[in-house]
Amino acid sequence: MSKTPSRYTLTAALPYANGPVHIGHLAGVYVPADIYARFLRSNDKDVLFVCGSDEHGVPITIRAKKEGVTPQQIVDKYHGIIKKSFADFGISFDIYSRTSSQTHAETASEFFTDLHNKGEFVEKVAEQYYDPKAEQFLADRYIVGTCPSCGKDGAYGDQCESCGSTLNATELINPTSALSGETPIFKETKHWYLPLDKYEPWLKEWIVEGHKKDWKSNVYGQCKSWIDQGLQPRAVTRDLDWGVPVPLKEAAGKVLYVWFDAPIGYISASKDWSTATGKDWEPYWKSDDTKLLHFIGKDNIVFHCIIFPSMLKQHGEYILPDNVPANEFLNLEGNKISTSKNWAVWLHEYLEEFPDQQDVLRYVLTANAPETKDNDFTWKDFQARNNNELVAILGNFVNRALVLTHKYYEGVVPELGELTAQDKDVLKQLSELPSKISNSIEKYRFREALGIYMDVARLGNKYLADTEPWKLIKEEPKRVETIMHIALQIAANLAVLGEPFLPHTAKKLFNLLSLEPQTWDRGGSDQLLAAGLKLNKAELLFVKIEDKQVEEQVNKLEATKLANTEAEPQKDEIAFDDFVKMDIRVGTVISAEKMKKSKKLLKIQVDTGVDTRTILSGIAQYFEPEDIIGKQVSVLINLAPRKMMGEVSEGMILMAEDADGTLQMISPSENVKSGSLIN
Ligand code: B3M
Ligand code: ZN
Repeated sequence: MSKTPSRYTLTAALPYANGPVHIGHLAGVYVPADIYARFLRSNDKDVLFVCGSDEHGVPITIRAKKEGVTPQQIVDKYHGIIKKSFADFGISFDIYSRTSSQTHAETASEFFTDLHNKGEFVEKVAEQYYDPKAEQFLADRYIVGTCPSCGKDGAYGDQCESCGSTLNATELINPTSALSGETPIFKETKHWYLPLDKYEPWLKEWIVEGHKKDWKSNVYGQCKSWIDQGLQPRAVTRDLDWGVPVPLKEAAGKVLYVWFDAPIGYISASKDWSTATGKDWEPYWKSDDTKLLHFIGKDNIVFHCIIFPSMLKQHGEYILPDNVPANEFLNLEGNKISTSKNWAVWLHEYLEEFPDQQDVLRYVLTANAPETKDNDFTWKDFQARNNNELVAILGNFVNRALVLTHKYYEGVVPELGELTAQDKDVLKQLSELPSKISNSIEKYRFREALGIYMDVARLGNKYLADTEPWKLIKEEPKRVETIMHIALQIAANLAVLGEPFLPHTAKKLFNLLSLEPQTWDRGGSDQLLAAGLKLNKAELLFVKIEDKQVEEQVNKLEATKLANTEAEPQKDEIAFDDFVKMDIRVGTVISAEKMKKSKKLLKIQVDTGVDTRTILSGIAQYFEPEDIIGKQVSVLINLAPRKMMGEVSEGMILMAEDADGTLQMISPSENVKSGSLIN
């Protein structure tokens, strides 16, 4: 698309309704898509922003099996939770639909029928993995085995989550059925394939030649490598009982492959929007002057850049995406976010801990967005960005401007007087920032755009710090009026320009400034607030996040980690007699010192009740000698004496060893007499 579009269709990946949404979803897809949608609307563009729950596919049936309920119950539950989270975070979809809807079943069936009637599909009977015990063909996700690329266990039939390779189920080493644990057998079944190989020349021209410059390099690179490797026909039907039934008599019991139906969900959602609003959906999908953009995460690139466009192209009535600004992944405290391992910050839980602080998370996730590489979310960084940036820069400036206005002028915007060179320079800088922000947003560089937005607040802070109105108010009241007038115009700009990024904050700020929401083209203006306008009472936009709050979050993750680490397998069985041979007592540490020339050993005197003796213990990395004196410990006292580094150790202090190797003493919950038996 070269000329200016008349309208925009923005799609955000349909999240699987098999769990709630977490920060990775927001950072990778929904916040950037929302910033873009809000930015366009603020620029008076005609925008349709659609999304919905992806309610088909194996992720849903697996979850249902795990929770012991039906797939329908699963999608009903999570659709509600997900929809609410998006609304809470201000993700401004025009419609949030779902693929289990009637509209969608019809739209997806029609799409399939259209391609089928055109003779586009290749029909093939092939052998596929079948679980004889469960009497069911096995979808890729139901087959697990060893990854042929990295050798790790637990790879799925379509993908290895350890190394990220895309796989074919037949490549897995030692495949087993996730349904029954049986080794699957091969059985014949017929399926319909989309002949991607046939579209290769067109895809080369459209992507490799056509979008080299305007697509992000991570997106372009992935597409090119797929095409360079040679495309294969791809099955678009599955032997499953959950999904949109294949609309052919001979395909009874088969459903459309979830990746065939899900992207069509964008069209179904648009139709639902049309029904709800009475507006026509077709121009948004069929007019050449519409710009179609797909916001997704990197694992969805091939489906949105190669497969779905091929479907749209063959269908013939639809436009193709103009761009697919996919992001990389966000990790959490150094580890990959995982729904199944509960390694995530769930949005609904975040809001319980940080109520009304949606924009803080929007801010942090944008400032640290995984736009060009995977990034890491840490609670420390979250706290630092809130306290040092939102509170100290943005909130502080707005608050100073408002508080001083109330103090000097009872909250009324003062007149602008004569401008100094400094004023002119500040206003010039202010006028230049919006187009810089726009430029970055238009290139999908949202973190850069946010950084420039914060420069507006920095400009305001610097202006107040340089002009020091509080020092001039007595001697030069006229001058201060001008300074405060300018500072307030900067504050108003923060509301106008902040709306796409921090919609809740912008709304609050507009209200504080007694200002109606303004469109983006008003950004940079020094006439947003008229002299004489009465402002509302100052209120803090952001509050400091305390150490305790983030420590709680980190502890919560630590607990998850512990729950996830597998315990050591049980040792061989022993007889009762073997057990009673061990004489374990509560002892009290009398003294302790570091052993010379040893990093690991402490030399400890222990009162065992029986005697006082020397025990050498390899705990020096975890305990300072002075910290353990007086502590009660568990001691195996009849262990044969052992010589270590020239000293004799007469017994052993028992320790609990954590998964990461850290040691804890095992002490009675209340002090007892030294020598008490442990049995
Ligand atoms: N539900 C995969 C995902 O959540 C899939 C996206 C569909 S977009 C049409 O990553
Ligand atoms: Zn692997």
